[in-house]
Order: sequence, then C-alpha cells, then structure tokens
Amino acid sequence: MKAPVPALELFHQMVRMRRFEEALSELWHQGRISGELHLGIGEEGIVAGVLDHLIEGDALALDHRPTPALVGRGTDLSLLALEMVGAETGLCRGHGGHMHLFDPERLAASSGIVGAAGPMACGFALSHQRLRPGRIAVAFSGESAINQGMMLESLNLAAVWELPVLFVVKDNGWAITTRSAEMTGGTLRKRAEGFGIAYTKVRGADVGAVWRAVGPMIDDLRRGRGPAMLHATCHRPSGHFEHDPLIRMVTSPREFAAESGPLTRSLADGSGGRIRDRIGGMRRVISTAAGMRVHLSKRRGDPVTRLEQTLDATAVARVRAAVEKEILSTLAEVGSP
Ligand SMILES: Cc1ncc(C[n+]2csc(CCOP(=O)(O)OP(=O)(O)O)c2C)c(N)n1
Ligand SMILES: [Mg+2]
Repeated sequence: MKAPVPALELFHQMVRMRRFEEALSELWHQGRISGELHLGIGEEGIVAGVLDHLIEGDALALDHRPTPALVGRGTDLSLLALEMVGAETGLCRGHGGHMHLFDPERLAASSGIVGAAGPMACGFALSHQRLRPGRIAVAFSGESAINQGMMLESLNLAAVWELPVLFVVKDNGWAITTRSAEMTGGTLRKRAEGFGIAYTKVRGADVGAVWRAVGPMIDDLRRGRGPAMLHATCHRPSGHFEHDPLIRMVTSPREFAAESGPLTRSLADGSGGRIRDRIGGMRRVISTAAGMRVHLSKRRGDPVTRLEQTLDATAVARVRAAVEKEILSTLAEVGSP
C-alpha cells in the first residue's frame, strides 16, 4: 500500500522556510545583512518534498539559495540568522554569510559557486558508498548550473561510480537575467539519459507530487542503484536576489526609466562601440525585460498557498501560529543592531 502524503508536516516545513526567509528579507532591507541575498521563496515545495524522505546521516550539497534546505533539515534558526548578520555566534562564526555555510551535524554544505553542489555531493556520496551504505547525498542546484563543466563531470562520475546522488534541479527558467532556454542545448531529460541516469520531471509547486515522485527514487538510491535526477519546475516571484533591478524595472515605469536611462543616453554618445552593437544591446535589454514581464504574469502557483487551500483551516492556523512564535523568538536572539 502506498503511504499517504504527510500534507500537514510538509505544510509546516514550507511555512517555516517561507517565514524565516521573509524575516531575512526584512533584515536585509534594514541593512543588517550585507551583500546580495538570494532567497528560495517559491522553491519550498521542491525542498520540503525531498527532505521529508531523508534520514540521519544523509548529506546535502546546496547552492546559493541554501536557506530553505537548512531550515527544513533542522539547522538551528538562531544560528542561521546570526550567521546572516555576520555575528561571531553564527553557524560559521559569521564568516559564511548566507551562501557559504556548513552544518557539520547534518552534513550540509553550501557554495555560491554555481555547479559546486555536484562535486560536493559526489564527495559525500563516495564516502557513504564506502563507509555507510544506505545513506545518500542530495545536490540541489538551479537549472542553469547543469551547463557548468564541473556539474557535467559530476553527472558522469556519479554514473560511472554508481554513486548514491540525487541531483535535484530547481528550474525557474532564469539564470539572473538570462533565459535558461537560450543557453541550454537539448533537454535535461536527454542529458541525464545520456549519462545513464534515471530522470523524473515534476511540478515543484505541487509538494505532494514532488514527495510522491522522489520516494521511489530515493529507495533505489539507498539500494545502490546509482544516481538519479529530479527535474522540478518552480516560479520565483522576487527574482534573482532581493531588490532585483530586472523585477523592479518591469513592475514600475519609474524604475524602468531609471535603469534604462543611462543605456538610452549612451546611444546618443559618439564614443564607445559601434552604434549597431549598442542598438543591439538595447534591444536585448528590452527583450529580457519583456520576457520577465511575461514570466511574472503567468500564474504558476505558489507551493505554500496551493497546499494551504486543501487543508483544514484550524490546523493551518495552528501551524502558522507555532511558526510565528518560532520566528519571533529567533529574531529576538538576533536583537537590534
Ligand atoms: C561558476 C559561477 N559562474 C557564475 C556565477 C554567477 N551566478 C550566480 S547565480 C547565477 C545564475 C544561476 O542560475 P541557476 O543555476 O538557474 O540558479 P537560480 O539563481 O535560478 O536559482 C550565476 C551565473 C557564479 N556564482 N558561479
Ligand atoms: Mg534558474
């Protein structure tokens, strides 16, 4: 008999991820977190659906959006938040920021180098294969990371060494301001199959579908049946990072004028590259902005609200209240500047 989807627990984890990241966003806007802040808002369905199948000793190799996975895996929220604000008492003594994190107790590591989750996961998986059969490694990455050389090498090595790696590709269709389809040859399915890697595609906004799809894949990995790839689509409404200029441009005419003004003025400037190239550059900016506008207007579903609509209202309220309490006490630990 197939196990039922643990909907309330998945909802609880997704709300924890969402509310924690919303709190981080506020801290960033207050100037408490320095540098760029890449959040995984919109990816929670993928992360929660996969993590629910993990057991103690499994490893996580994460990308530049590591926060939802660390929250879902049980990393202490205060340690995480303190790390983000650069405190000595943070998870990595304030040296990691939001992208370069390591939680040794949970074998969870992240890197801002696109594609680095591949080799990290292979390393974890090789040691599991030798020392702890039955344990697996999960590599979370974006879809454009699958074009990175080291990721392709990792797919190959994982296949020839039959490593227990689950490559989870969170596909939002964009790599900063480039549409991934414009720079990706072939399909991810054919790529995975070319390496002899099992492949499944799923809609990431449907956490239940992710959970159901990934269960048998992980069972196979634990039995030593080699690597697998889960290709999950998702929609990230806030763009690449907080205060994303492309998102601002396409949602506010004033911001559009502010961002495109210097480019327009450069067309009238006699110096620099050939006018044909400069007009070509301007066209590309307009086409990218138009593409993002279309992307934002498409209703792709939010994993949190989508599941919430199917749950009992009292249970939802209970979960939300518990999460608010947890977030408030985390913020109290971080304190004021
Ligand atoms: C090796 C490397 N090249 C380029 C970058 C700059 N960079 C940061 S995120 C990013 C886009 C990644 O796109 P994707 O893998 O689809 O992830 P997403 O941001 O959409 O989640 C790029 C090019 C980097 N960090 N590392
Ligand atoms: Mg992407």
